[in-house]
Amino acid sequence: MKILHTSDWHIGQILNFHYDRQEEHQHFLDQLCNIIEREHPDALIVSGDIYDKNTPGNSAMKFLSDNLLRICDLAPDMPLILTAGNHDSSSRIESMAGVWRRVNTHFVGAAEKNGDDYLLDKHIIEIPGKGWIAAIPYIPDYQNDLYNAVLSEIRTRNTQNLPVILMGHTTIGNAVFTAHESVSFNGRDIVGGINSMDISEIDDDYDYLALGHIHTPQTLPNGKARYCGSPVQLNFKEQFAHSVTMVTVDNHGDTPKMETIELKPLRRFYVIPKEPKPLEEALEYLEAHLPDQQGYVQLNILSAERLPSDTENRIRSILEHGEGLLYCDYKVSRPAREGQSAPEKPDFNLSEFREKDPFEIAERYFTETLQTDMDDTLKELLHSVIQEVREEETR
Ligand SMILES: [Mn+2]
Repeated sequence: MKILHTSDWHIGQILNFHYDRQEEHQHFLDQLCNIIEREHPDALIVSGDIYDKNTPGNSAMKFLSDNLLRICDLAPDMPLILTAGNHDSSSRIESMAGVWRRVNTHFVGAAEKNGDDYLLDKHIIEIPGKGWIAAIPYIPDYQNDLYNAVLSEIRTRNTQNLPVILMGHTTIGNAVFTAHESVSFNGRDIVGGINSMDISEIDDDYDYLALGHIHTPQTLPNGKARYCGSPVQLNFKEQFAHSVTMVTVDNHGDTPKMETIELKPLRRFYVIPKEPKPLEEALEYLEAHLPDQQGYVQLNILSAERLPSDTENRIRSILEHGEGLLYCDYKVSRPAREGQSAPEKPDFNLSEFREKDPFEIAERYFTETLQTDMDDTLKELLHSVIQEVREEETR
């Protein structure tokens, strides 16, 4: 069985509240159609985050429908399986399931229970004579019960011993989170609001776990679970090649063969200069090093001060000398103060934190992030706001 594994399409993304990514998504989907025509996979799967928002606009919804129909026309016998991610509205994705089923397209938005038991049928897609796909969407809370219930049901139905592909949209602990903010709490990593689960919490009898949520493509140490990564670069942190993954499993129990198929971006993301420089130097550097391929530009500035209000306009006018260069934003790093090292780990635990004075927390946050002390005006202002809130609460 040959599966084209994709995830995290984020259709409808508006970058920086301004740039609609639709053309770039079209560029990706054109390439996806070419891959399908060339490779004839037995199924196309999208492991969550179909849309960027849980309230996608009408044009994003039309865009998705048009492109899925095009894929259906291209490969009418190939099932499409799309699950909801944490960015999607689970009920919206569920609402699409009925009609799309008519064209071999399975939308699975949520898990449902009858009493204590999950309804398993909606998650199990059989590709006759080829294999099984377990379509698990993102669900809040720990998901291992659902994964294992579905796997166990497939075990009883899989009398021909065909390959089993499991889909998931979650954080697996110890994965590489480079394109994400992650925090660790009570020994579990939390990424994008999803608590991590350990891969060992899922029964081992799947042949390939097709993961979404983490945008950095990577195969996990067990050799049969993979984040294929986002197909379109979504922000400046995702500085890696974007791709989809073609997976082949011949028999149940075989090691999956994975092939990464790289995608060409329509626009690139440029952080200029690579290391932050003082404003005037950064502007000069940009002028001298304008990229020759179209893309989004972020100026990387080193400054202890607030930047002058014409900074954005100055960057924009330099970008006009290039071709297809779009101003995105600038990032300000503050020079490290002498004798100051990186912020230390908190010297208090959660319950001590709850007892702390809000002013103390705010002051500490300010000093650590801006690497400078709060001035007296700001201190007074903060004290008076805290005072006001307290009076409001006791009223
Ligand atoms: Mn995502």
